Amino acid sequence: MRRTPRNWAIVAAAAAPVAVTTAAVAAQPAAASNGAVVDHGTLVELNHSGVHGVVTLVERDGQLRVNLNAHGLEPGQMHMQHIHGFGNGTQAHCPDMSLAGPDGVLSFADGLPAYGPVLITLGHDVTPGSELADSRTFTSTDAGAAETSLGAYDQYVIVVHGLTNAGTFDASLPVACAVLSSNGS
Ligand SMILES: [Cu+2]
Repeated sequence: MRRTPRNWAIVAAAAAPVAVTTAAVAAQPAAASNGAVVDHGTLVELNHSGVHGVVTLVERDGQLRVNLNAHGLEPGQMHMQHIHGFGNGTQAHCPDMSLAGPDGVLSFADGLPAYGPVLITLGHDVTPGSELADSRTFTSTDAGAAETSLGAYDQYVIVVHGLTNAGTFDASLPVACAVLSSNGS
């Protein structure tokens, strides 16, 4: 893509650790060039974290732009954000806290039956404060497939991680999850 939208400078600045690969854009269906598909979701807390926020996904021409805003995060800690799902037609869900089991703490593994594995890493950010505001663009999955291979994004969820439990910070603990719904084009 030759176009450089002016507000992408902030993306470049923030996205240093994210490998942006040049996917094969040649296989675009012509119809995709007309409109973007927009999905959005509300980040709802997990593990009683108090974290909430919103996400917006815009997919167009083999590029996925993800805007993520979260509040209530533990300051000065690592907060990973991912698109989770199954990629096989199984609908991903945000986990119910009943999956946490007897210890009452929903671990990364506890949530897997609901949200599935990581498909795209959106960021690994240490937030100076309690807020996170990302706007990043992806052309491929973590596995190196074109992002278009994931199909409709409303079958996936977005999970934010990182919480102190029993006095120890655990970067993997889920703190918020968003179900995605499509606005169409
Ligand atoms: Cu995740």
